[in-house]
Formats: sequence, C-alpha cells, structure tokens
Amino acid sequence: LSETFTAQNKETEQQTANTFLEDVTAGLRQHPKQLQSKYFYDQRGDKLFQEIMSLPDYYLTRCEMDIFKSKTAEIALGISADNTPFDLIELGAGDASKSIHLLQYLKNLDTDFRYMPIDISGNILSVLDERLKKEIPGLDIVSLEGEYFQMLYKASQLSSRRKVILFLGSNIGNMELEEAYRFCFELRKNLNKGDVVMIGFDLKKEPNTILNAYNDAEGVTASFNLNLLERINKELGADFVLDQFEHYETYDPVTGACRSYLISLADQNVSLDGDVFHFAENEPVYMEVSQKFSIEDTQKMALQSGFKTVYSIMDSREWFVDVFWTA
Ligand code: AVJ
Repeated sequence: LSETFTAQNKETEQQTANTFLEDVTAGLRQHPKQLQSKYFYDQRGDKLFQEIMSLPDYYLTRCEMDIFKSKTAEIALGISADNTPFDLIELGAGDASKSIHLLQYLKNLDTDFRYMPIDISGNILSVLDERLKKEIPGLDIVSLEGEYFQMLYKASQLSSRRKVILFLGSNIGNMELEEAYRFCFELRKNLNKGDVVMIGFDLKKEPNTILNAYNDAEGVTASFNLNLLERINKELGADFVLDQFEHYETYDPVTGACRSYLISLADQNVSLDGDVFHFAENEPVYMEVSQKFSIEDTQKMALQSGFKTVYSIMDSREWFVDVFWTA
C-alpha cells in the first residue's frame, strides 16, 4: 500500500546536489547575502525543528494543534462534504503531528481517501511513513519527496481523483509575500472545480509574542539557522566557522515580516567549491522570513489568486487561522 518516490537514481541525486550548490552560491553572491530556508531540513534540521515546535515560546504548533484536536469534525466536513473519494495531499507534511488527528478521524469514518505527504526532507517522510503505518493500520499512503509543484504534478499523474490540499503550519509564511501570491495563483491553476485547499496562516499579534517565538532563550532557533552553515560545510565542502556567526531576529509589526539573519562576527573569508566569499564584520546573511497575516491579508490572497473562501477556523486565542478555499 505504501510507496515512496525518492531521488533514487544517481542522476537525480546529482541534480539535487547541484541545485543546492547553485542556490547557495547564487545566494552568497547577492547583496545582501542570503540563503534559502527550505534547505534547513536535513536530518539534524528536522530534529531541531521538532525541538522548536515543543518550545514554550513557539506557539504556532500548539495553536494549530488546538484547531485539529477540537475542530476535527468541522475540518472533515470542510474537505469531504460531498463524500466523493479524494487524495489528501499535504505540502510540507513534516512529521504531520497535526494532520494525524484528521487522518485518524477520516479513517474511523471509513472515508475513501489516499494520504500523500509531500516534503523536501526524505528523512522526515520515512519517519512519518513508519509512524503512520503503526498508528493508522490500513491507511493508504504514498509519500512524495521533493519540491511542491514537481510533486503535485507527480500526484496528478498517479490519480485523477478530487484533490484536497493541506498547507499547514504557516509554511506559506516562509515565502516572500509576492512569492506567496504567485504560489497560490499557480496552485489555483493546477486544481479543478471541487478541489479544496486548507491553508494555515499565523496571524499578526502582539509583536513581542511573535519575536519571542523566533528568538528563544534556549537558542534552538539559533542552532536551527546555524545548522544550514554546517550542512553547507558537510554536503558542499565549505569551511564556515559556526561560532563566527550570530543569530539575529527581527519582527516588523507594519508589514508582518519576521526575518532571521546570521551576522558575521568578524571580517572573514569562506571558501566553497573554488569560490571565496568575503564576509565583513557585522555583515548580515538573510536566512528566513516567517510572514504574519491579518484576516484581511488572507482574504486578499484568496481573491487575487482566484480562490473562494468557504470558511475559516481559529484557535481559542485567535492567534492562528486555518482557511478553506475552493478552486
Ligand atoms: C516551518 C513555517 C512552520 O516559519 O514558523 C520555526 C519554521 N523557523 N522557527 C516558521 C521556523 C524558525 C516555521 N515553519
């Protein structure tokens, strides 16, 4: 019943490594220098992110968990109202700690669906696959390792059933706003009438609450960012000295952009694949955006990308919203 599509042949593996090298090199040539947060998730990155999710200050996961645990029936109704069989495709599934409650619920109702988690980390997908086989016996699951749209395409080649897309955890916040608009527009183009998307947005709130979620006292978020330098050393043979960089977090309550940087603590050179990159003392490397939204922001995003909002569910503190859009 279960299958994983991975970059199994050498050629694809080589392509993946090349893209990583090309992206890193291109990012370090920009002003300001930048790296892509999608590369955070190697085996250690997956572990660190799971640690982040259990930090007291990192409220996002608990908020959405509240929604998945206390409003499971509403979610199920939102995605399977007409009772036709569907593919439940989760973008950036990770360890699926929230959606597992929905899967359990749907399975108990004997709903006809196949779960298709998509993630850039093959490591977390195999962890997930093992866990789901144990906890939800008989679940029809096909894991897809790779980039969102490539794997969405693969998913449509595998079946022509109705699609329900889950894009949870404010993963959409890791895109620049322009990119998020384009992403939703592309997503809409790839769906048919009757398909549903459920997207989790972290809402704008008291600024220090947001800043603290990404600036934890234990330094896990700092390690999470620094781990990308370590990964570049390991996989691409660079020579970043990790303790020569410091994590710096900002939140702009006007735009809702929460951004993380690594600041070079010294004037230093880093070599990577025959190139030498110079870092001035105090020079920032832009690492990640975690965009925050107002309800109006989410409505605007739906409208501009051609989706209709069916309904939305918030957690009890109204810090996080899951919206249901139809194509
Ligand atoms: C992967 C989008 C859920 O931006 O909140 C957590 C990643 N980065 N702490 C987020 C992250 C730093 C996270 N998401």
